Amino acid sequence: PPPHLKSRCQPYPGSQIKRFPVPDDKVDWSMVWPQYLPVQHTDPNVASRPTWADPDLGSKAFSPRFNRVDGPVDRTSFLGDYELLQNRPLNPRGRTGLAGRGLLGRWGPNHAADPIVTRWKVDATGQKVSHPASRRPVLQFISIKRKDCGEWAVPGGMVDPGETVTLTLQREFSEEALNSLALPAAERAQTHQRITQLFTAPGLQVYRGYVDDPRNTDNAWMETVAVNFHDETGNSVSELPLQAGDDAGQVTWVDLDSAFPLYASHSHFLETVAKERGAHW
Ligand code: RP5
Ligand code: MG
Ligand code: MG
Repeated sequence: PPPHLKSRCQPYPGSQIKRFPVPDDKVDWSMVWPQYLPVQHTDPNVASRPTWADPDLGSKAFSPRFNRVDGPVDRTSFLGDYELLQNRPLNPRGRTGLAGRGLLGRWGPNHAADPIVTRWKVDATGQKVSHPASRRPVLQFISIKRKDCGEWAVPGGMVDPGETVTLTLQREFSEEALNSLALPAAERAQTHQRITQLFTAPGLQVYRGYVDDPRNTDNAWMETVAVNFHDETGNSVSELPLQAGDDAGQVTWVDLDSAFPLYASHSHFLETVAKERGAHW
């Protein structure tokens, strides 16, 4: 894979902090680089010990089992065993210019799930719309605009301790694209029913692995499972009452197209969806 790019972005998100600049040829840990002096940074919010974050390494009563399923927390990586340097997990994709956890809660892998809900784009008469350049039918997916950075993204989120990925996919979609957390109980139950139907279909796993996320550090990084739930007729997904919630500021259907910029490595997931379904990209 190409060296991670967004994981070296300047400044570090949510701060004015400049990462130690890492050129492409120095990303790999195997390149000896004695001058490398990454900036140490753990966001104050993470350091304040919210329930979703690990304690600091070296804290009493915190002895994480790296490369293992550690109680309810999965500390294994999809990339295989990661190394530890002075007790700290090392980002398997290389240097990022920043040490510590930054905005991420877990030391090592931070597991997420990304639900990609799609339908075909149709015109007023219900005919599939083909792209003039590729002549392929256009797919659309439900996209959210992230509040943290303003970028469009898949409505994904972190796997809670002990939670199955299947449940995370459904829960994050409901929270971010349907604002389930703010719905009155009756509506929430109705939405839940609709959504369960959509998410009980097996779905097509389009990615599983490292995410080139701007929050990544030398010692903490994002990994995800991205799954496509496609509605061939579009009838049931088109009726979903889209409403942005939680860490989403907006929600809307977006055409799959390589030119549309997306958060982290989300474009890569959508490219696979488009290719697998013979759609325009
Ligand atoms: C990305 O961050 C993942 O692909 C997923 O979409 C997202 C999870 O983080 P939050 O949305 O919870 O911030 O790396
Ligand atoms: Mg979320
Ligand atoms: Mg999210």
